Amino acid sequence: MVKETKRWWKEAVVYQIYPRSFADSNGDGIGDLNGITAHLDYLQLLGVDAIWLSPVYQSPNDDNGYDISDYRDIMDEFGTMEDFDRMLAEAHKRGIRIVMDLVVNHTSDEHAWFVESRKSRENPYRDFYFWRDSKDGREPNNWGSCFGGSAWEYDEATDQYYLHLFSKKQPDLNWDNPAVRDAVFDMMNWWCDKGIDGFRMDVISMISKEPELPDDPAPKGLYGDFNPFVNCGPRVHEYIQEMNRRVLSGRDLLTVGETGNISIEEARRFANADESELGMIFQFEHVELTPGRAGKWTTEKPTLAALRKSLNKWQTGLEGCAWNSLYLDNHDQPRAVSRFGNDSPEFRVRSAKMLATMLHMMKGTPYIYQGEELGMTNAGFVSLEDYRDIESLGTYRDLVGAGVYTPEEMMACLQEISRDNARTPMQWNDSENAGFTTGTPWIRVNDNYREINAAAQVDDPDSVFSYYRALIRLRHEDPAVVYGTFVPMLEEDPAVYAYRRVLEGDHTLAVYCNFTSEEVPCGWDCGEVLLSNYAGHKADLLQPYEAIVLRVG
Ligand code: TEU
Ligand code: CA
Repeated sequence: MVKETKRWWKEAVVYQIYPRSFADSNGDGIGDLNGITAHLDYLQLLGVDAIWLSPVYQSPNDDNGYDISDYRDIMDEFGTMEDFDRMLAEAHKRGIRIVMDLVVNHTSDEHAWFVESRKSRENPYRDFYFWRDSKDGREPNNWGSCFGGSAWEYDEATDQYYLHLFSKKQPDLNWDNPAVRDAVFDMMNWWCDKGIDGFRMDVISMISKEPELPDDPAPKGLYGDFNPFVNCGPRVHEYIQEMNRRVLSGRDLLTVGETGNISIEEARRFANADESELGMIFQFEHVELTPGRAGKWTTEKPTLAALRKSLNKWQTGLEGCAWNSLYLDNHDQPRAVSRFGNDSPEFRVRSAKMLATMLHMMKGTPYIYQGEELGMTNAGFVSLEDYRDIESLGTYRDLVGAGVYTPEEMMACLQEISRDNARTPMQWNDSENAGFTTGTPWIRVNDNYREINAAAQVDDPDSVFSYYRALIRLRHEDPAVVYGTFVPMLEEDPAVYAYRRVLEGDHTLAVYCNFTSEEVPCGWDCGEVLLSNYAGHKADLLQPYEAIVLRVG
């Protein structure tokens, strides 16, 4: 067995903050940096070691900050650089590190680089982006944007199209241009020199495109799929290794790449143990288990069998050669307890704790998305006017417009899958707007905030919050949770997800999770109960959504 190199980020639990929805300190209905600073004690109480901060840079907010117009300035709505410096210092005082969101596959169309680039075909910044002539009077190829429509936007001033894999206000940077790499690495070093502790790297597996930008030869939908020509492209590892040499190496940073649609083999390269690229990656397989006639847009629930097959594959596939991230929730995903658990009043708390146990006892760095520690649920929006997300609204327009779904079917898909499910305001207490703002929130607060909020949980030993605290404490205290080998158990069981964690020559933990609302047979009683979401247990069976962590040797 390969001896794991000990690193702080392998032993850490990371909390993701989506600043727009976390805490509003000045009554404008939008979360901000001073709101984060005001709640650092809450995060210290939870016990997390680091915060992944979704983008806080200057942005016109076409994609809520994932469209950056100035990498070295703070978004007006979030505050000032002084506010950022204060938040960073206050977090460090509490032993909490700050990981920034690095969005360098694309910029905003309002970034100075793009403003210059679009001025003329001879502008020195022209090749910072992908500009192409029309082909047969149409877009240069048949690629579709992630947010609906073509991936190309015509620019009349220079009679060419520019590439945008996301919104038309998010033009893709041309990483083949060494001047782009110089500018990005210079910016990264500037942030590192300010004292930040790492980067989450947005769609980093997409930064190297097939130079020919070829058509998808067999488009299935309204547009062609760009992934085969963009994901893990020809020079992606060359560029990440250059980033490692010029920025990351020699600094003790947490680095996690967002790398959707990749294989175990690719992940081993991005997150390899020799640390020549990144520390770890976010793979998407377990959050994309129900591809339907319109990609991820479905009301179909993932099964335990599919979830276990995927997570076990990633646990055993990276064992000893690369480091995993562990997540069920983030700002792009529906709420875990609604998607994978049971958000009914009877089972929401039990199943939220069960899901947390299943995830946090695995091998890798766990990520808690804001509100997950409270058991917050999907938004349940019934009106299209309640949605704010550019992806949800663009997809509704495209799929209903093309007759793929009726409006009712698409609304049901949005309720199940929309990113806005995770972007409703953090629920702090049972006062108006859940204590998120004294103004009008930029997006509706979930109607269940009076029952589900932090104030009702922080002092309740039986709350989801207190359970997350206990899980984090167990990870901090028991080295088997961090460094123990993952060994699957009961791989065909229809109801129970079980596995062991073996710290060679030391001790072994066993984890049993009932994914159903029924009592099920399970011979779990084989050791000392370290943690459970039930106070009492029954031999040879698991109660509804029961989770048990045992020391078995
Ligand atoms: O997400 C990229 C990405 O793959 C998701 O947009 C995904 O396509 C979908 O939303 C969830 O399956 C990153 C950021 O996390 C996302 O918030 C941004 O919108 C996107 O990149 C563009 O920066
Ligand atoms: Ca505010």
